[in-house]
Amino acid sequence: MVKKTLIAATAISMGTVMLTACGSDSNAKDSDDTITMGFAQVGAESGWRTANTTSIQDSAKEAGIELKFSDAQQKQENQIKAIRSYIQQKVDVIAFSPVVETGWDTVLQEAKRADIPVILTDRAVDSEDTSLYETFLGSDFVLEGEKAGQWLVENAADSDVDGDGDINVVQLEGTTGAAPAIDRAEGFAEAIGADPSIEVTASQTGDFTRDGGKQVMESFLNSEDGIDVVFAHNDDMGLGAIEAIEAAGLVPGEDIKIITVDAVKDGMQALADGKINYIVECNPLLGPQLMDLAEKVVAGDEVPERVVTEESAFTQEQAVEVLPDRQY
Ligand code: GYE
Repeated sequence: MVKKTLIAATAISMGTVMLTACGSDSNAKDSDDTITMGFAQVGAESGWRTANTTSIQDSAKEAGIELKFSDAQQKQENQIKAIRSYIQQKVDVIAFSPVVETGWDTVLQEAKRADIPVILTDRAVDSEDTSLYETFLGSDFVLEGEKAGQWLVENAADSDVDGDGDINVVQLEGTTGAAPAIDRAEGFAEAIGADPSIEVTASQTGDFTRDGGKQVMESFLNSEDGIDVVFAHNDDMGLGAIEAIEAAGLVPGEDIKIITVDAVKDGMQALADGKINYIVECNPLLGPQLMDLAEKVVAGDEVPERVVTEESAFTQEQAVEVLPDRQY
């Protein structure tokens, strides 16, 4: 019967992949109909990720799905190890959020040979063989980048902080090779193409972390003249940039405008406080839809190839309004 074994799991131990599971059946579905899911998470790099992990663990519990969870600490080799271990344990379904886009074909072929369906969630893979996974649930990252760029085009006059006629943007990129980093940069570049006075003058990865954002911003402040705008691929890097800007004696949100993506609580608070100027939302609460897809895939039901999450974007005034009810 479903709901016999409830599980959650934990993550993280220094430098290793930890797999946790309870229940003694290696293939629980055969013996008691409980679905077992192996989930290979990216890491714990950001507020978004923490909210995403909680959503997946809570939703698995609620759906009576036994969850084996691993944290790859942003390393592809750890995710591959975790997926191989799930194949060995004969889970009913594997779900994962690929840290980077490329290099998955071999391990996904192994899952296919073992007849274990794979669901991609949050981030996509770049593979020509779409038969290697059942569906991809997550945001449209190109659209997120476009929304960020469109806001800048619409607010160009206010964003030329030093009034020299050029809007110099520095970009804090997400993890190199990750779908959201590639796609947000692409969408942003496309949107700002509408205004020739806007230019990305420097762009470097901050690995989606607060520390990374802070360090890269410190170096930009030393090397770049006349920075008007920061476009950070997530809130955490934007929050790190705020620390660097304040340490340099400048006022974030005024002397340098800041645009980020995610809309997690800390980001929204900074937006409401006037330190960030605009946030494009990226919804981390993918757990319920993921469990629903997993149940369908395991039952052999058809699922759509792509499930896109609905998202919006927030100005400073809107952040003040929605903050009290923000879930993450
Ligand atoms: O924007 C960032 C996280 O893949 C959408 O990963 C996710 C991104 C998110 O580290 O904060």
